Amino acid sequence: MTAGGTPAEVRSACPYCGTGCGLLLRPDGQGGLEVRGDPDHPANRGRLCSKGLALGETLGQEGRLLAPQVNGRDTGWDSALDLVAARFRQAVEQHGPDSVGFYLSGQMLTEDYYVANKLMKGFIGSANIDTNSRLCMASTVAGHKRAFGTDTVPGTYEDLEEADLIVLVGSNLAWCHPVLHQRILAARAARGTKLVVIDPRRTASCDQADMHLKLRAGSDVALFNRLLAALYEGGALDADYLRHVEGLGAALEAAFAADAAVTGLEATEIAEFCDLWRRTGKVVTVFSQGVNQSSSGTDKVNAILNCHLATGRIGKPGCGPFSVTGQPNAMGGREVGGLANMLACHMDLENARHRAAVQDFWGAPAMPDRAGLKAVDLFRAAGDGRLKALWIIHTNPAVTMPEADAVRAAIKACDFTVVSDITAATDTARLADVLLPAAAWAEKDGTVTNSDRTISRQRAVLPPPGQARADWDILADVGRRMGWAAAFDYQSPAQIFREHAALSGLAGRFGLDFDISGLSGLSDAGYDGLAPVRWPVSRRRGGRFFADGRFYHPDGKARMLPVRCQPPAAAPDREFPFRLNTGRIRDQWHTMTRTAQSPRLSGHLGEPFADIHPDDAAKLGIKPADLLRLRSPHGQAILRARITADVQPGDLFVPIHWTGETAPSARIASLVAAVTDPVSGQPDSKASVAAAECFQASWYGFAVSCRPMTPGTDYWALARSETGYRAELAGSAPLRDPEAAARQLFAMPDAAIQMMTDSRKGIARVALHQGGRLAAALFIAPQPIAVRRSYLAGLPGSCTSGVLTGQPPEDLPDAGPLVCACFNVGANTILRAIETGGLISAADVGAALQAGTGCGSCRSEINALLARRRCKPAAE
Ligand SMILES: Nc1nc2c(c(=O)[nH]1)N[C@H]1C(S)=C(S)[C@@H](COP(=O)(O)OP(=O)(O)OC[C@H]3O[C@@H](n4cnc5c(=O)[nH]c(N)nc54)[C@H](O)[C@@H]3O)O[C@H]1N2
Ligand SMILES: Nc1nc2c(c(=O)[nH]1)N[C@H]1C(S)=C(S)[C@@H](COP(=O)(O)OP(=O)(O)OC[C@H]3O[C@@H](n4cnc5c(=O)[nH]c(N)nc54)[C@H](O)[C@@H]3O)O[C@H]1N2
Ligand code: SF4
Ligand SMILES: [Mo]
Repeated sequence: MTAGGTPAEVRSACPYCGTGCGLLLRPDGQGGLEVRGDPDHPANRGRLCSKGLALGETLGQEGRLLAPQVNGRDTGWDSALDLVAARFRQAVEQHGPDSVGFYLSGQMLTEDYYVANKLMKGFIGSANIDTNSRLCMASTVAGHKRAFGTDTVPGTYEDLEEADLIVLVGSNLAWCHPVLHQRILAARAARGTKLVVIDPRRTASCDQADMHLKLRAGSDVALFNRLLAALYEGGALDADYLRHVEGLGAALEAAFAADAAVTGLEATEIAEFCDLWRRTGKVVTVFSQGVNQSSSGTDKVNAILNCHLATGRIGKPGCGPFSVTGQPNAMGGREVGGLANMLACHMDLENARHRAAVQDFWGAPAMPDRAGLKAVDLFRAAGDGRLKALWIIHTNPAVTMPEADAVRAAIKACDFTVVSDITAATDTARLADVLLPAAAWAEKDGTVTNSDRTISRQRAVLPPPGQARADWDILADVGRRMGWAAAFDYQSPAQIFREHAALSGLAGRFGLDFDISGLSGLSDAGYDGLAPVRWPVSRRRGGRFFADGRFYHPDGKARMLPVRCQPPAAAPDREFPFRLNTGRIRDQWHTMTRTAQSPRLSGHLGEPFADIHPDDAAKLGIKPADLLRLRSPHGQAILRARITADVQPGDLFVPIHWTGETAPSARIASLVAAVTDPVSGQPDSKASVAAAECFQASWYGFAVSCRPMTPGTDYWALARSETGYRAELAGSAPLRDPEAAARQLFAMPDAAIQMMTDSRKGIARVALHQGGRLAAALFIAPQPIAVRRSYLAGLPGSCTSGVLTGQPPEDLPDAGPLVCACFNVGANTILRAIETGGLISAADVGAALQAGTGCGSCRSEINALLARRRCKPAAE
């Protein structure tokens, strides 16, 4: 408490993307938090994006899992964890250590991850521990190891500000790392940094780009091979630096053999890009899932690294390849060795000296000497009975694994599945035999490492609800109950962190990069007060990697790799003519268990959709707002069509966020083939094949309610609104009784009904009132519903009787669809301000309405509205 009685602000870190923004949190005394950006954190210097700003709206206790559950019944920790320990022990005794597995997450804290890895690799004695980082960063890890001899990210965020050219490859930074994007745009405004985007579709990141190379899906290797050849031809190779690099000849040979025509780009565009890269000394190549999530992801990574190694543009200020990590602690997971083919602290499972050192350090009874099952194989083993017990922590694989329907079936089939989550309402948690309540982000202490190797403290500011406990604590308890009391006798995350830091000192002695032994002596108070720090932190070394030409292969040199462009595994054909690309939207986080609680965040894109090119839509007879049915060899989906030239003809783009809880027909990963990169084992989530057709609905619906709804129609999508919930609905069977449908949907048997129907036209409008207030309303029509959604979503709870018109009264302004989630500004408000205020730029709009001045990631939409007004036909 401060002198005045208000609680002091506590420094913490954002639980979403790998940017790793620092936060200042102030509890409001009623379970809520005030959240602002930490002006002193090196990642964000006070900035936050819409998701970070809305954190306070996602803390609700509603839906939280409060007690351990066994077979759906609440129980206590003792009985739940005794059962977990017994079933894991029994499986190991009867079927060997490889009959059990853990599936973890890059969102776990380093301390959680450390304990899980120690328990599985050192004590259970199996390497069957993999994580959602396999779906995310595995190709980068493999590419780094092939080139550098270790998994080191050489870049820093300051490099983004010192570069003269930034190339975004398969990265929609504007939406997925908005604060980094803002840092780049600020540097660009100050010093004219050039920005190039390489992506098969047009994204918000292209808005301010000097060049957008709209290449064909999966063809990046051909482009970077052409770049390497052009660098050679243009005399841009750094002969001095190349003394530290092996493999130039073979890499060049492969580069010259490549045919850049497979990219589908114009030869002049490619030449212009190569020329720009060659002429610019300070280049940072930022890459993300368009590179990693590919059946040739590791080769894509090495194709990029080749160009930086050949020109010595690595490790120096303003230079380098830069893999931006997705999850808040993807890097921490790599550091503790959370993947099935790693050990701990960047040591190798297959290296006998490393193994012996770690075994000795842990006092471990058993250590595996070979890699365990990677994610896709882990779930296959769960499905076919090889795995007898599986523990899933902090991830929702029934939604996010490729072939998600098969994964759901596999989890169900597994003899014994434990799930640790903060809620029971996830597709995965619903399949658990044992469900364990985890403490959430604001309730627990630990550390995370962001994309540029900066370790930050996350600090507990709220008490965990019910019986919820921190993940590290649950894991250590199971370790003790399995018989390893001393090894898992952890009292605090500080104690675990010290052990992890000490172990990294061993890695440092082997000459490895990850060494934070300088932090192994931290007192509890030192850990509590730990300021953000970039590793390495040791007496042996600090500072930047690779500018000095020292690498981690046995000869101390880096490797360039000969890489050849391989097309995606499946080619579109007559049956499945489309290329299915999947990814993220601005305001939702993965399976939405937290972000969907915020009405603001749900206001931006409140429904699952598929982007389809106008030519394809015309061929299929798809009109705006129609529903699309997608099919692949693995599953099917129904979602809204968005007709846009942002995608190429023949391509579809679908976001990954919707689930059985929010839109069961739009679990898009059920269509994605589980094809993996042969080196990294990472699935290709960007280039499956699919068929598309118009979904013939006999009716469409839109509903608002002050309470959750239970739709059961062919298509439904549920979202939070300021006053409760809103839903989009559609059905293929005719809807004969709108009143009965409304009563069932809203489960309000006693509500007073107000109705307007035109059965000839198939139109029905039903309003339900309780206590003189509007409780819910349903709009039905044979075509996609044309009502003012943002207006209607604000009505439940009010005393209105005019809801059935579906339109706001003349004198009431309708804000329109949400554009700026930071300041809650809708499209109509912006259009009106443009009109009445004569605004001509996004800066004008910002000055007038604040819109676009928060995280800035809606500025592309503001520009589109400005353009719309500029092109307004005179008669409108
Ligand atoms: N808002 C939001 N932000 C997030 C997340 C979130 O859920 N929501 N998740 C976080 C996580 S875990 C991650 S991993 C990151 C991911 O961050 P990003 O990688 O930026 O996000 P994605 O949308 O998955 O994919 C990026 C782009 O790759 C493109 N792409 C597809 N195929 C190819 C190809 O063959 N070549 C190239 N060059 N590009 C291709 C896609 O069109 C897409 O625009 O975002 C993080 N940040
Ligand atoms: N088709 C397709 N599939 C993809 C991708 C894609 O681009 N396309 N991207 C892939 C990538 S890069 C990623 S990273 C994954 C992400 O996929 P997931 O990790 O499966 O998705 P999340 O929604 O982040 O799942 C996190 C879960 O942890 C729970 N949780 C929240 N806080 C806590 C906590 O403190 N403790 C515990 N124990 N649980 C908690 C949440 O409620 C939620 O259920 O998806 C991958 N799948
Ligand atoms: S950019 Fe946004 S989501 Fe990412 S860490 Fe910062 S505030 Fe959180
Ligand atoms: Mo990710």
